[in-house]
Amino acid sequence: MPSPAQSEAVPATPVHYARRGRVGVITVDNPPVNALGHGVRSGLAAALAAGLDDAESDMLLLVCTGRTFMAGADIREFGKPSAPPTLPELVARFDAATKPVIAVLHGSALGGGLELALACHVRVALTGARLGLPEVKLGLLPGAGGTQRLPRLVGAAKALDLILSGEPVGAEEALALGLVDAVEERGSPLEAGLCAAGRLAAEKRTPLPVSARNDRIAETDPALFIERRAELARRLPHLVSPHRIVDAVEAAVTLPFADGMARERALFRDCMDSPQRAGLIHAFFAEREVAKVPGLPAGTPTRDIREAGVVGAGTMGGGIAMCFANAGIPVTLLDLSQEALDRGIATIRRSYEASAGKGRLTLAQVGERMALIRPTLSHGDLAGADLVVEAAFESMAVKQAVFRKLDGVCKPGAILATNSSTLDVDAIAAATGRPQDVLGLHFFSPATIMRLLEVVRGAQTSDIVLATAMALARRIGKVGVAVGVCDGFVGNRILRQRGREAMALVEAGASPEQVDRVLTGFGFPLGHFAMTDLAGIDVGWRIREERRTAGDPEAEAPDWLDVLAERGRYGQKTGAGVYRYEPGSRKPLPDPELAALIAADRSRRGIAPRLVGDDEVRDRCLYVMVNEAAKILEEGIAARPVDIDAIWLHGYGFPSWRGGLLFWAEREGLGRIATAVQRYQRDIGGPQWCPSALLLKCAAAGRPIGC
Ligand code: 3H9
Repeated sequence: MPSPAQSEAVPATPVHYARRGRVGVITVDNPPVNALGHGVRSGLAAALAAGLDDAESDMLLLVCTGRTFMAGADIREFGKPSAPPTLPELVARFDAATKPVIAVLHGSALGGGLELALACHVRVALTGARLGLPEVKLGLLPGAGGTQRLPRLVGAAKALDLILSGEPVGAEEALALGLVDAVEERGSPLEAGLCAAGRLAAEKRTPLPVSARNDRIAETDPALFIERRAELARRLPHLVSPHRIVDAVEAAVTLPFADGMARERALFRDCMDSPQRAGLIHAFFAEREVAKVPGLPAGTPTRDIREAGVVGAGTMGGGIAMCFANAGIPVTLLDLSQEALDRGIATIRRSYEASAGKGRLTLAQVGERMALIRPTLSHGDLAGADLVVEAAFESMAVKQAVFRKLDGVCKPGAILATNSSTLDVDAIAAATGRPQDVLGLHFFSPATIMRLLEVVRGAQTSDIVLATAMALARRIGKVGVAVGVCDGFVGNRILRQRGREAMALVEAGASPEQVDRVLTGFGFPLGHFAMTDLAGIDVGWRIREERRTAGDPEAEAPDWLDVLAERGRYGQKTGAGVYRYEPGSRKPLPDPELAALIAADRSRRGIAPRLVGDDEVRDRCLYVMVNEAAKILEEGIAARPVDIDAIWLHGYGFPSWRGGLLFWAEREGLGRIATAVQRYQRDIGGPQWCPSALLLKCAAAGRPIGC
């Protein structure tokens, strides 16, 4: 076998060409994810040319080193001029190769990486590989032939499913679909590729390039595209790229390959130019950026979390226990009465069984996860836990009592976390003799679904404990964002001000339905009042009551929302809240009883309702959030704008295509927002409109917020 030294030299790039027997091997080595940046593209072009010119090789192998195949185009290059060869040009060269090319996929073969593999003659996947075209999640469509080649392999309907969802499929499913030709269970990508090369040599045939295969698309029913467009208009009216994806896949079945490629190119440019692309890519990097906590040195040691505990088997506690079990971490779930514990366990079981009913879990997995959750009435059973999350009643006295008890029973070094959504973590930590091991882990409801985890760092929380919590967040599939201590932390503090403003708008004459319609029109999945109904009106009511009792000068005066709570109208769970709900339905319906209640509240306050425009609703609801976010930055409760963006994206349904609250605010114009905030302070007043000094300063200087 020739040594690499015998092979042709190619320029020093992250791509290498070497020969193994009569197989030319092109290796991409560009950590961490072998993204197809300019260096990789030009290296691949040179290596392909070298391989095609190499008289000693009969076929070529495309493999990657490290943990993954190419995970796509280099997203960091988007928005800049693309240096040649562009990805479509490179893909076209592979498609036109005069020798068979075999791609070996391991790890994540995504986006442009998979598109390059689709232009190869043969695809082999290693067990465990994940294959997908996730461009839709970045506001794009596969722009290097993915919309034209994938239908030719798997049919137009399945191609639409894959490209519109952006979700990857595993190697076995890829084989069943015809997306890959073989799955190798053992060996490195190179070994698997050499086996495949041996098989191809023995067959003595050159497979047809995918671009020339039309059998899977020949019989496509045109109704497919009509149906998908109707469904998208209903489900994703705001988004640009899914609609362009349908156009592109339709072009694959109605136009010759070259014309389809030209159509894909034009549609890709549309998406690239859309502000949604910039917003979604900001959201992608925000999710990764928040993991790097300023001031927390990279490489800070972490503690092992082998066993967890949860105090409180209610909705939140049960959900948190499920998060641990889902990640394979054994968890002890404690409550004070057998009845509460039984109810909590039954709810967890029902939830897992419902997932099994929808095919998301097997019954064996349900059994495994239930076996990881150990119910108990005894605090002593928490002695072995490396981390305990308290999810008890939202009251300082209750929380301090729980922490005192935990401090007594938990082993030294165990981390004690509170799931409080508003209370002072430092005051809770003070109830223990280990404040350095105490922090907040604020999960969002439903805990198994919402990805946000506010990691609340107390005054004495140690670096190791913070680093452990951030690592744990990732392990259980959450987006952990480090925040400081204040009432409501970051997310709920901003929500509270939006809530004040939503109430003020209704007081002035808007209806809750109008406020919600404007917010869903902006892109939130739920309006403010529908979300209040979902979360439970009683939750906010208790918090407001506690603030009033404590004599908080900023406590909200009692209002019609409190009256609803007093009448037992807690929202969806009681069938009535701000809206009413038909039995078994989550659809909010306007309620005449509420309109009467609001009218009575206005007249009691001597307010004559006026017509409130949709623009005013939008500006007041959103600008008040930006103003509060700026105060949060000013106070150092959040370290960076990107932290606030991630919190509202992953915990409150801020539309991801708008990038996040502060990313959006920059585009709306800080100057415009600052001027409006000052006007509202004058005309409306209230603590929510006291302008943030940082906002005014950045607006005046024309600088991005936080810089
Ligand atoms: C595309 O291909 C367009 C084409 O159709 C057409 C063009 C004409 N580029 O997520 P991780 C970084 S669009 C640049 O923590 P994991 C990431 O920021 C692209 N950088 O690892 C992070 O950096 P840092 C379609 C990228 O193991 C580091 O890599 N492809 C890219 O949890 C590790 O990432 C996608 O959308 C990239 N493409 O997950 C795939 N990808 O360490 C996007 C990652 O500085 N990527 N980085 O924070 C992913 O889904 C995940 O990163 C992956 C690994 C599953 C691959």
